[in-house]
Amino acid sequence: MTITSTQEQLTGTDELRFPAGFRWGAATASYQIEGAATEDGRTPSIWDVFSRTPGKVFEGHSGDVACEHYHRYREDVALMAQLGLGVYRFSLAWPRIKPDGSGPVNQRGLDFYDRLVDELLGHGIDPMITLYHWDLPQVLEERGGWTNRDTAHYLADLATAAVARLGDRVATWTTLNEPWCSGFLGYASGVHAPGRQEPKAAFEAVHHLMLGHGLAARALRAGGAREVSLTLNLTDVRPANPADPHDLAAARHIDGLQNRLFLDPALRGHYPPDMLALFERFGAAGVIRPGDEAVIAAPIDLLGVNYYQPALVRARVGTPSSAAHPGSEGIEFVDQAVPVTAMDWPVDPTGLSDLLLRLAADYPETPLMVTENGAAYDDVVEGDRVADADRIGYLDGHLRAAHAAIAGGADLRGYLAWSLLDNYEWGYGYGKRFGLVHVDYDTQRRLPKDSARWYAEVIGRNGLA
Ligand code: IFM
Repeated sequence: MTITSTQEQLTGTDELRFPAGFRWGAATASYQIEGAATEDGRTPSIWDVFSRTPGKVFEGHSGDVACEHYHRYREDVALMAQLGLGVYRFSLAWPRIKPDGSGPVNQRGLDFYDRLVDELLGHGIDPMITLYHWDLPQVLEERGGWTNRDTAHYLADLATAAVARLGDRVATWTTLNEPWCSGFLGYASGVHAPGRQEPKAAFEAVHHLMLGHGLAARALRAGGAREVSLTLNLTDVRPANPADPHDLAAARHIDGLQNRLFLDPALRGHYPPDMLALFERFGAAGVIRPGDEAVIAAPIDLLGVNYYQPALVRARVGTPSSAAHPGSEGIEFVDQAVPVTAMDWPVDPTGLSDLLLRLAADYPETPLMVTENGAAYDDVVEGDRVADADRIGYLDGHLRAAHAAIAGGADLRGYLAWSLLDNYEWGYGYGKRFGLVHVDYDTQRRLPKDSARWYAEVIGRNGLA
């Protein structure tokens, strides 16, 4: 492997090779691509209900049809094979498998994933299953959703059922995708389902999600899962002025809410004291029962890192709390002087290298995988081509950052692009396109973008030209 300076790596001036055995792939999630919302016994999820609630999502878009992946999965797996993917990360729709949330297993729901797994394996692609990527059965929300401790146990029951049916062929399992989003976007800012705006409920939800992670990790292990993981959306949080102690404290606080609140219980066995103080402040401390933290710290084999952008913050007296970061009064999120994607998210690959190196330093025992990274741009279809040079630039820069982190000592085992296909981008509906493959939602035609061809070359040479 050629090791060059970080500067060279991030500016794309040198050929880079990743370590032998590096795992390349792409990711999706059930509600975002499957469609078939009422087929084979599936019941509504919180996203079916939220997307139908006036004013909650872009133009009332829903996942009813999405990319019709439920029926087109063979075509989609063939596309994955063309790209040379070694890993395909997807999630299970809980309301397909347990239509009443907690009761009997609907074998027809599991049949779909059984077929998908066989199709993947038939093409030499390793399936990587996430149990929960946000589509909680609505019946469970009606019993309190993630504010109800029982939901954590029901997630473990889902794990048991899924690993019993698929564990003979699926080695790698992930309990949760981005509990920060489920907890804080779902229950504090309310921009995600179920759309509640109650900080106390958000902290309760966060704890029960993490408890669910620990219980599900145990259940997966008991069912024979070979590799168990947790995926977090982590952010490199930077102080606007690193010499200002107030800005440093502001960055530390947001880092706590965004990163340490999840990393520390999962990997160190305890919530950080500054975050426990927030549970107290919002009246949610009672949800943490003796023994819970030990459950949450169930050993994992891999930490999934979803990275999109860094955050820049400063202390500013009088700034109201960000709705998604309860307790962040006096902290301002500052615009960054870098290009942005169609989501208005700043593009700064150094955030990824810094984050991976920090994880390697703070949690050195845990191997890492980038389980999501990618960008939405306003793609234009011209004939049979989508010339998405901006997305290629984004991916290239972030892969160089990932390589720099490996060269700096991070135990990074793989990289999964978000996303295989354009899909339902939650509150933004179909208005934002993250795919390597363009989807025409009128005809369901799949059209690999230039970035797909570029990524296939990267995978083929295990590195960057
Ligand atoms: O589309 C989402 C995905 O579901 C979770 N991580 C971030 C992606 C882009 O917003």
